[in-house]
Amino acid sequence: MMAGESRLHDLRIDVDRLLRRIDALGEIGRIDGPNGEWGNARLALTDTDRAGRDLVVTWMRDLGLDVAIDALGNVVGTREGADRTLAPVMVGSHIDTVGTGGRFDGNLGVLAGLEVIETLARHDVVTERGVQVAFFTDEEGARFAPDMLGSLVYVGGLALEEALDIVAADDGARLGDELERIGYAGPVPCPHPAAPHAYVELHIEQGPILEAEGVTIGVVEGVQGISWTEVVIVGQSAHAGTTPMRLRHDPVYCAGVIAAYVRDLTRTLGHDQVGTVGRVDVYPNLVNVVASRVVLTVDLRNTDESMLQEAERRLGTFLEELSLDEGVEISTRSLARFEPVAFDARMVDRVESTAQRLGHSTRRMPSGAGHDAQMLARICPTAMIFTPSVNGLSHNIAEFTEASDIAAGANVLLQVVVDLAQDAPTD
Ligand code: HGY
Ligand code: MN
Ligand code: MN
Repeated sequence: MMAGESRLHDLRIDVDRLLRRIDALGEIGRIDGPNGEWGNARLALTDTDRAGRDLVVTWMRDLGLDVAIDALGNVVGTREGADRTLAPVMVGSHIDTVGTGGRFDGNLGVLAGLEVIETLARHDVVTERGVQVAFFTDEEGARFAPDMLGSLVYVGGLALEEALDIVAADDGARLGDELERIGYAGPVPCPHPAAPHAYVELHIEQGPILEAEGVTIGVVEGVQGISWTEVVIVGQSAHAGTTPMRLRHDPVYCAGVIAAYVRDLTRTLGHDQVGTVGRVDVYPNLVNVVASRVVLTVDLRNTDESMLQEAERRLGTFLEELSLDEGVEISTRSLARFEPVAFDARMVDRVESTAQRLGHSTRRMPSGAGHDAQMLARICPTAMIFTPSVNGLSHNIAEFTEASDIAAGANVLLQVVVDLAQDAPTD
């Protein structure tokens, strides 16, 4: 049934139903903390990721959606609209997590998308344009770099064959083999020939700003630039007791100096520069052996592209000097490099005006984290909605967002989607 605008504007999601789904999905790969906090671990293309995928696909099919799985395992559920000639509105995010993941990062955007569709169905509302809910493969990039990999290939930003040959950081598995193994190498071509009419992603902020300012809805204007580098340091393994300090070529010492340098670089550059040494693999990692090899990663981010390039340049110079000083070989490989992205101004305005129409406080802001939305922005008008993170925590099992904020975010998503789905043909 078509519905008048006022009836559509009165629609609201069922937050308890949404919370039940968030917790049910969170149970897959569940990790419990010492103080009642709990999260989940579903690294991309592992058995827990498969179990999470299977559950969400079941929910999509229970809602009668047409479920399409593409060649990279991206999954899109579609509820048809009244006019099938019109491009649909897409919502979505990711359901893979990091190793210490919370149950809201990514999952909220996908499950709120399902909730939006269920709300329309339960009120017999048929929108002019179809509505799609998607989850993209390997958004985190923690196992297979780069991050946002599934959506990057979905929009044609990386060749499918190249993505399928990426090797896992943890166990060396090939991405394409893992996709086959978990049964998600789908028949639908990737990249996709047709772009959605628009894409909207609901996501937790994963930082402290909204909570600190007492604001309910973050109106996201864009995503900061991301630079991931793998650094391999080859020294000389030696006896910890007999080897004089002047004769050592110690890659672990170098790793420590690099981590300290990255921290100092953020202070020197300022301008919101952030830097992280997140992974350090030591070989042979033994108490009485000066190590022979270290592999570490450096994650640099900045909202300003020229500042990010300056940070990369300074790090490169530093590594060259360090290798000469310590007599080690240092080689680098880029794992991810994405420039800052600005979202479509009219879409950003739409999120802001919708949130304010619903009576919520709002604040415009950039995203410190990467998101699939930054890739969809390459092919269609895109925007994001943020909800507050308690204590600004994420990529931590204590990640939490209050039910009232989840309801607010999901209702803004619902109302933005309803408006977009009534948009007249643009072509
Ligand atoms: O790294 C990121 O910002 C995201 O969590 N993939
Ligand atoms: Mn995320
Ligand atoms: Mn994340």
